[in-house]
Amino acid sequence: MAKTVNVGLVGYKFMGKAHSQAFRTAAKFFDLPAEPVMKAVCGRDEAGVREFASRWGWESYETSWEKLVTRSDIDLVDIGAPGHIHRDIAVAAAKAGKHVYCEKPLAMNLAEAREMLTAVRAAGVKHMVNFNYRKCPAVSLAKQLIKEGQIGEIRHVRCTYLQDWLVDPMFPMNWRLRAETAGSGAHGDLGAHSVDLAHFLAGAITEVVGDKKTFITERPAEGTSSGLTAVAGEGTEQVTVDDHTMFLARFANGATGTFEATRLAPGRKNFNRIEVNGSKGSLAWCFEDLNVLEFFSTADPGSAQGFRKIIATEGSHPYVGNWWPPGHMLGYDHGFSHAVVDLMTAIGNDAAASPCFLAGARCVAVLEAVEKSADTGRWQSVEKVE
Ligand code: SOE
Repeated sequence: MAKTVNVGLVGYKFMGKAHSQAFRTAAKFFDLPAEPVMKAVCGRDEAGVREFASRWGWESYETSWEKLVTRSDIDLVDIGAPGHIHRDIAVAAAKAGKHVYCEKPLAMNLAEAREMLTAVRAAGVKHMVNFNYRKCPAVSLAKQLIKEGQIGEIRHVRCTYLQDWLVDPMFPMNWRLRAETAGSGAHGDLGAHSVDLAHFLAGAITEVVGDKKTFITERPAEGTSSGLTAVAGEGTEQVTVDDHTMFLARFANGATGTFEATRLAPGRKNFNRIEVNGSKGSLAWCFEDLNVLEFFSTADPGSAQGFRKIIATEGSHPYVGNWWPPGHMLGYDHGFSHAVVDLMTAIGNDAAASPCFLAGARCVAVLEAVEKSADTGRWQSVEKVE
């Protein structure tokens, strides 16, 4: 019989739902060495969190994360709350001997990320940061093809992450638009995913030069907000994060990269795209067609060369065999389920989870270097995190 892992989730809005869905589903489709038990969910508003707990099948609820992380019946603390409280919750959870799973970006800055890494290492607990796009089968397949040498030596990485949900200047303030709660804007919210995908597929980024801009500097004040929707309150508030950040990157293996993140690109809904060009071929993936991996190989006969569209839904593709018959498309939520599968497998087998807080901290190191570069206008080295 698989062992069980009692989960305590902090946050019950957008990410709270995505994580709950994953905890509820993973062990139904995958045979896991450790199965999650939805023990407790935590949020500040008692009526809201009570309703969420009963709707999603959490056994109990708390209104204080301090209480949740010290409960003796909790084994894993999952942080699906805004960035400014990641560090405090993760450090307290690790000190209480709990495994820690945390939303991206891992921390507000590199100093906090280092603290979190030190805490989980000192406690000897498992730790994982949620970079859900790594877990899309087509992206995992890209990683496999790169490992096999199918595109040769990597030369270029091209990342764009574009959305449009903030294009209306009347869209009210929310925590993602305040530096004190989010750290940064499009850069940390979206760019973090691009940096992680680049690290995953092409290796470490060592130097960056970037620029950032806020186009809509004032918005209606926040009345209420949930996920990516908000209702305006009285008055206005200053936006304190970037709307658009772009940067150039140099990789440890000699590759070069370009990155762009914005939530002001009309028509682009969740256009998270990465293209990798190597000496023998190219790979390209975009979330807006998430099951498809484009692959070009110079090894193909000349007259038949061209990008092929691999629909990554065969049983032989990563994670897919446990879901539906071939061609029955997977979606956004499956990435979250796969992250839980990997985390539970790591806990059950007493192995390291991936991506762990080291990957999360390395991503934050790049984000921070870009911000420094945007201030100085110069190339900036990325601080090493080991
Ligand atoms: C909002 O921009 C958001 O939900 C991000 O916070 C997520 O990380 C991204 O995956 C989708 O868009």
